[in-house]
Amino acid sequence: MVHVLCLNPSIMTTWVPTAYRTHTLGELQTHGAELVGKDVTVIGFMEANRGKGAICFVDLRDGTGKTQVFLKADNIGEEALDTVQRMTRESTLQFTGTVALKRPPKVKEGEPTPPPAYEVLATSVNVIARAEAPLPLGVTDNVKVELDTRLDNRFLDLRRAHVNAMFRLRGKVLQYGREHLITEGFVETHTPKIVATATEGGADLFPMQYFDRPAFLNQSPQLFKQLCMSGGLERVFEIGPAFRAEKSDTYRHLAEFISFDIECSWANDDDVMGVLERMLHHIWKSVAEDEESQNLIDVINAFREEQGEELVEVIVPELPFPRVEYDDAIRIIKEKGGSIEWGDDIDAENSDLLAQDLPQFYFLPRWPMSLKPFYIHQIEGEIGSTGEQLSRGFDLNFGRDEMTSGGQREHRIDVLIDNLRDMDLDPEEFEFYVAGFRHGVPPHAGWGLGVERILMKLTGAKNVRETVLFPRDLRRYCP
Ligand code: AMO
Repeated sequence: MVHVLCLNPSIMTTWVPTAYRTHTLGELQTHGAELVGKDVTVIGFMEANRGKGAICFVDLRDGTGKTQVFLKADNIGEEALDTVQRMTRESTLQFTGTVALKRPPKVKEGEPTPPPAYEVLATSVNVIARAEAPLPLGVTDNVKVELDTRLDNRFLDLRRAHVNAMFRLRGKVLQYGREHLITEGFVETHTPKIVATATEGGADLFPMQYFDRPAFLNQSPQLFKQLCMSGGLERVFEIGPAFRAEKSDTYRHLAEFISFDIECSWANDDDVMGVLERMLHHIWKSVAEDEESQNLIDVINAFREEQGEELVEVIVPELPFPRVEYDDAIRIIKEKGGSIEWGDDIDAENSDLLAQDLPQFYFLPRWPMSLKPFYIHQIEGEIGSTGEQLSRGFDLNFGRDEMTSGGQREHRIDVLIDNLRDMDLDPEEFEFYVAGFRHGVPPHAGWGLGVERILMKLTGAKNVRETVLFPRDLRRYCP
C-alpha cells in the first residue's frame, strides 16, 4: 500500500535548491504544470522498480512526496537502464531528466478523475547508495513488525510514512506550544542537565562522574526555573530532556523524556492552570486547522485503517477544562467501586474510573501536601475531608494518564526549609536553591508537561516509545 508523504511544499515558502536536487518530489506534483518540459534533478529512495527490456519505471520518494521516473534505453543508455533494473529497494538514486505530464490512469465510469500527476523522463542516473538486501524491515509493505525490531532499526522504520509523520507532527506540536507561550509573554530558557542534587526525589537519579566529583543527570528543571523567578525573569519556559532512573517498565514511562516546563511570577496554581489549558487548546486547534498537520494525521490514519485500528480524531477540547478537586476525586473513585483511601496517590487504574465521565483533559487540583514535593505551597487554613493539610499542587490528566504536574511554589524561606526537613531532606544540600529565597522572591507557580504523553494522546499511540526517536527505558539505551 502506498501512502502519500507528508510535507506540503506549498507551505514551504522559501524552498532553496541544494547541491543534490533542483526540486523536491512534492514540488514536482504541486507545481508540475509550470515545470512540464523543464530539466530537473531529483533525488530520493527507490521504493520500487518495474518493467523489463528497454523500459523501466521507478517509484522515487523523498521527504516531501513521490514521483514516478520513466527510463528508456534510447534516452539513458542500456548500461544505466540495466543498473536501475537490478537496483535494490530503498537505494538512494539521483536522476536528471525532463518533467512530463503522466498518462492519466483509467477510471471506471462514474468515478472521479484524479488530479494531474507528473513524472520525470530520465536522461541520466547516479547511484548514490545501494541498499543492502534484505532490508531488516519493510518500508512500504503492510507487514506487522514488532516494536523492538522497529526501534533496533529506527533509521529504516522512520522511512515508513506514518512513523515519519509522527515525528513531523511532534515538531509541529512543540512549535504550537512555543508559539502560544510567546504570545503570553514567556521567554525560552535552558537550565543545566548536570546537577549536584536531586530535584524530584533521591531514588530515581542517574549518577554520573563530573570530573573528580559525583553528580547526577537532572530529573526536572524545577529548582532552576524557580531561581529564574528570584532573578526577575517573570515568565520562562523550557523544552528539554529530563532523566528518571525509574524502574517502571510500562507503556508510559521513559528513562529520558522531554519535559515542557513553565514558571510564572506573581501567580498561583489557578493562574498557571489557565496557561496550560490555553496552550493545549491552541495545540489541538492548530493541529485540527493547520493543513500540514492535518495531512500528517491523515497519513497516520491511513496506516491505522490498514491495521484495523480506530482512527484518530482531533477533538479540540473546550475551555475551561473540568476541575475535580482531589477530595472529590477520591469520593468519586470510591463511589465507582475503586480501592483507594484519602492520602493515596491516584494510579492509572483508579484514573480509569474518573475517565469514565472525563475521557479527555481534566485537572485534579488541591492535593494533600503529604503527596506533593517540598517546593509546593500549602493552602493556608485549608484541610481535606480527613483533616490533612491541602496544597496548591495539581495534576492534569487525559483520561487515565497523567500529562502534567504543577502548582504554586512555596516562596517563604522559613516554610521552605521546614518543608525540606519534614521530607527528610537536608537544607544544606539545597543551599544553592534556598539562597535564591533569601533576598525576596515573587510568589510563583508553574508546571511540567510530558511531551511524549501528549503526543500519545494526539496520535492514538498505545506506547510512549512510538513518539520518541530513540527511546531510553529500563532495557534500552542503544541505538
Ligand atoms: P512530574 O515528576 O510529575 O513533575 O513530571 C511532570 C510530567 O512529566 C512526565 N513524566 C514522564 N514521562 C515519561 N516518562 C517518565 N518517567 C516521566 N516522568 C514524568 C509526565 C508528568 O506529568 N517538577 C515537576 C513539575 C512542576 O511542578 O513544574 C515535575 O517534574 O507527563
